[in-house]
Amino acid sequence: MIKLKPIFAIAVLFFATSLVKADDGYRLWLRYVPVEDSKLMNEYRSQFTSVAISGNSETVSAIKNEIKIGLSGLLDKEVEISSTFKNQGLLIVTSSSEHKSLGISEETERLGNEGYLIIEKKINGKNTIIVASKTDIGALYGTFHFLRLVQTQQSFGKINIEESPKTTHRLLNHWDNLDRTVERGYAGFSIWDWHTLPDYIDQRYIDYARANASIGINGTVLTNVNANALILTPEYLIKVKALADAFRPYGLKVYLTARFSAPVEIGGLTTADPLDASVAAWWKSKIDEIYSMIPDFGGFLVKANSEGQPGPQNYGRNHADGANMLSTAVAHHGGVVMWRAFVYDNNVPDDRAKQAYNEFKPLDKRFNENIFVQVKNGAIDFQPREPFHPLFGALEHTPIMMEFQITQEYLGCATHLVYLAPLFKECLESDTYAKGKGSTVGKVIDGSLHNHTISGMAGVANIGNDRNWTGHPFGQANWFAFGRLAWNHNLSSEQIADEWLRMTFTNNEKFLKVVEPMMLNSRETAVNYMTPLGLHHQMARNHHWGPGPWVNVGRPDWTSPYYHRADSVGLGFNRSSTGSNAVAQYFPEVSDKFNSVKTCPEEFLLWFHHVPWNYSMKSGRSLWNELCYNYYSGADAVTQMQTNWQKVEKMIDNEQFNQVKQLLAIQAKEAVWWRNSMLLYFQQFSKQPIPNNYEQPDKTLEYYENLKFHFVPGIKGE
Ligand code: GCW
Repeated sequence: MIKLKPIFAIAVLFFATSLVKADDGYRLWLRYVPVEDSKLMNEYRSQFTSVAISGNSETVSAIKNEIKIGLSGLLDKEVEISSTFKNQGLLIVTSSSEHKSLGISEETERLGNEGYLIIEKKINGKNTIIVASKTDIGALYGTFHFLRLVQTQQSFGKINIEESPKTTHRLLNHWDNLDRTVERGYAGFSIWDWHTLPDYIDQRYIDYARANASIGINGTVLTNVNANALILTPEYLIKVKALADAFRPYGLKVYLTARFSAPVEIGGLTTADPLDASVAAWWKSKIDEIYSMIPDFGGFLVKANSEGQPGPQNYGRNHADGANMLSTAVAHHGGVVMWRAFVYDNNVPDDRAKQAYNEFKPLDKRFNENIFVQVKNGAIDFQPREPFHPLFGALEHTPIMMEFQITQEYLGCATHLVYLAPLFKECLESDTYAKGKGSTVGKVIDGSLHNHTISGMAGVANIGNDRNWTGHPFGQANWFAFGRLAWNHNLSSEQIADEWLRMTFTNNEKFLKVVEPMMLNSRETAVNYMTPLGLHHQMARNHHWGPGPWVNVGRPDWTSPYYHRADSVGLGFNRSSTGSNAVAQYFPEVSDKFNSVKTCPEEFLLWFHHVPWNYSMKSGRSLWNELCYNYYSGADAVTQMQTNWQKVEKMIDNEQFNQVKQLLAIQAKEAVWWRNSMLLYFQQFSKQPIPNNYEQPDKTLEYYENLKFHFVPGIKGE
């Protein structure tokens, strides 16, 4: 044994500890650090150090890799993996002959292509855990579920899990431009490095696919809906193919956005009219070219005739004409078209909230079978709170793809901690009454309400090339939550937060007790300090960061007063039957509820009604005082988050602790900015004081109105 002089030994020790890397968040929820509970660690070690995995596809290699890094990390011990079954504690099996010999054929037969079982069975006297599926992808999903159980320290006892996804299409939508800027992206540049593709496959691409597969996401739209036709040229398609090849073992299909005018821009045609034979022929040949390179290409996402994007209406055609032309060309390859319902008319409508329904409801029977209409959760635009979009339930014949926004365009960018599962759930659990009570949005989008064979959920990604992927460490939770809910929208926000925190930080109960409620309340907190009581679209112009109730330039339906309608009488947009009558787009049970000031839920009050400043709210406070109450409690809740976070200082990695601590300080500052700006602005109309039990704003409205910001992320220029 080498003997070291004491002083030298201390130096070596110091050097060694300083080499222990701080957690930079890159590993996301797939950290695979040693199990904290020592009793469980012993149990897991005796059960899982030897694993059998059959098959030899690329997906099976991915499974082996995950088991190798996952289990050996969690067990802090080398794990032996073999392809043949000889009394191992964990089996991962996909072939029907193995199912038969294990006596589980009946159970596995029931599974769909992406489903799996995790069961316990006595084999040769040994309690064995079996992950079984019909397909390799099912086994990969089952493997990630198994690892999650170990990561979250579950006991395997008489385990009996059967899982299948509730939707067929679970997609991320990247609003990534080819120059690597990301529209509404706050976590750096695009992770797609088009310059080095196709030759350089960044490890990040593989880790991206792993992360997505671990939560069941099975598709990714690589490019911005504000599309660039260049992506459809051979120069770029070869790069897209390289990504598709890298993702394939993980069951992640690649999709692209189709710029409607591509036949003119890159095809040399003089028109992009969807009913013109040469246009249809161009798309058919382009699509055949794509499939010859990427046989499992998923299809197209299209933003047409909205915010300046070209579309069929440029040629006097409608959305169905455009979507059908594209869908015909992808149909025989098994692809789909996702046609967005986020549309703007060239003329300013009486109520922007009514537009999508007005355009799409009449087309309900006109779309081909492989078309989704992709609908944002609410009728305006990813606000902190919106009532569910009236198209849910209203389209019966057309499958609807839900579009949620994971990136926080209207929720403080990547500096605010806002856990979005409660927002997603609120929408999914809303009852449309399309077929009577219980016709929830969840049942619309999983296809069960109207018996659709394709169903889906899309989430606008919050991912960039920041080391930790999402900027705010808690932004990762929103990516995670989206995937988990796309797989099963019945999961609760609590369960998802619990899983994510345990996997990302620690299983320490003391930590969970403090941080879980913080996450769960964070969305309501943001609503309170930004746009309580149904207020919406009050963000600053263009970049949407920070308050801008005074914004009154540009098209009226892009201004704040269009939405808040503040005047000497009161506040709010009258969408009831005495106003724009947007309520009529809902089924009667919902419409009646929203239509009356008395029955309209207060969280949507100013969305549907213009309410007098002295109107008496349920709390007994006047509308004005309630508004003050909400803004102040929102900002106070952020201060409380800071106090709570401080309590967990010693429980997690120091780098991550400090990162969140600093971001919470920014959030607290910005919550006060929101509160003061909004109240000072509305005070001009209410002419009432902010009750004097509240700390009074220390700046004037003019000060807030004159704040100027340059190069806010997420948009080009300025
Ligand atoms: O909310 C708006 C955003 C745009 C976005 C658009 C859309 C991609 O501000 O940046 O464009 O929605 O969803 O198409």
